[in-house]
Amino acid sequence: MVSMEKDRLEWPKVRELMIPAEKVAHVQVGNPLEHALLVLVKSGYSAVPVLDPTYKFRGVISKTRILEETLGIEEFELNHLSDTTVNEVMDADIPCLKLDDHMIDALYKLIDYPFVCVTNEEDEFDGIITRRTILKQFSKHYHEIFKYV
Ligand code: 4BW
Repeated sequence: MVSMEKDRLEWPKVRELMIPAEKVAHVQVGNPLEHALLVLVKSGYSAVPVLDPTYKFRGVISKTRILEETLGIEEFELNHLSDTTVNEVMDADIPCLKLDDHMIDALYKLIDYPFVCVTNEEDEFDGIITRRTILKQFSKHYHEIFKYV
């Protein structure tokens, strides 16, 4: 919720806006690519977070990365789906957010990514913030601000 006190805007924190971990589709680092592809196709998402067995965030796996991996020089090499694991293919160099970061921190990171993962001090996965959530918030705030002008 935005509040206007004179010229000061208070932005909501990441903890108020994130989709909590229990509602986020994810895969494990050691899963074969065929399992990750199944999760991606069944969930309908183009990319999901990758966690380790202790629930720490490790990266993001996407349909595009899996397709790139299976595309050989002349044909698809579908054996890669069973003999390659998610950690060999995932993008590991991904920025994260903390629960007490502000919405504006999320906005900057979501310029380059459709979603950003939220982790605690031990890198454990708390949830995600999506572009959709941030755009909805800005739309709401825009209309609230212009009520006063
Ligand atoms: O299943 C869906 N339900 C709804 N309500 N919207 C969906 C669904 N699948 C896609 N969408 C829409 C959203 O607006 O298409 C956008 C792009 O989806 P994506 O990227 O390419 O699969 C969605 O935009 P978004 O909500 O801002 O989400 C951005 C990205 O965050 C998604 C997906 O990679 C990830 N994501 C979102 N919710 C997730 C999730 N990953 C795992 N679990 C979730 N619950």
